[in-house]
Amino acid sequence: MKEEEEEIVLYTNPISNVARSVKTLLNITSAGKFRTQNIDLFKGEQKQEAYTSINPMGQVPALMFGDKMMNESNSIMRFLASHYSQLHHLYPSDPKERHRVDTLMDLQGNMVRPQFLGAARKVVFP
Ligand SMILES: N[C@@H](CCC(=O)N[C@@H](CS)C(=O)NCC(=O)O)C(=O)O
Repeated sequence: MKEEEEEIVLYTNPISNVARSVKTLLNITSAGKFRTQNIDLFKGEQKQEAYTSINPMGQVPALMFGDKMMNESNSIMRFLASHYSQLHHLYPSDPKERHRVDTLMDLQGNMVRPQFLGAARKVVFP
């Protein structure tokens, strides 16, 4: 199947910053060629079988790219940046440059986001 013919579905929720990051890259590369499916996190849809059969992690985002299901926002974004030539500059092939991007992504996922979420949860669910 040709790249342009792959069906692309982003499972998402507007409240999710990591899902919005993936959507931003899709908007650059595939505007109008992907669809989104909202998963209602407040109703717990992410833990229901209809969704965990798609993404066993029970979280958003998930990306169905043709017949391939992908989860973990940073992995999805690395895939998109590797797949689409117009995004190659975001994920350089030079190992040293790539290491810098990976470091920033790891810091975001492992340090910045957990601390932010801890504070945000106290505001959203006091
Ligand atoms: N490491 C994951 C984190 C995904 C994540 O935490 N998603 C949140 C929304 S921002 C979620 O689905 N939470 C619902 C839950 O865990 O039940 C990623 O980067 O994709």
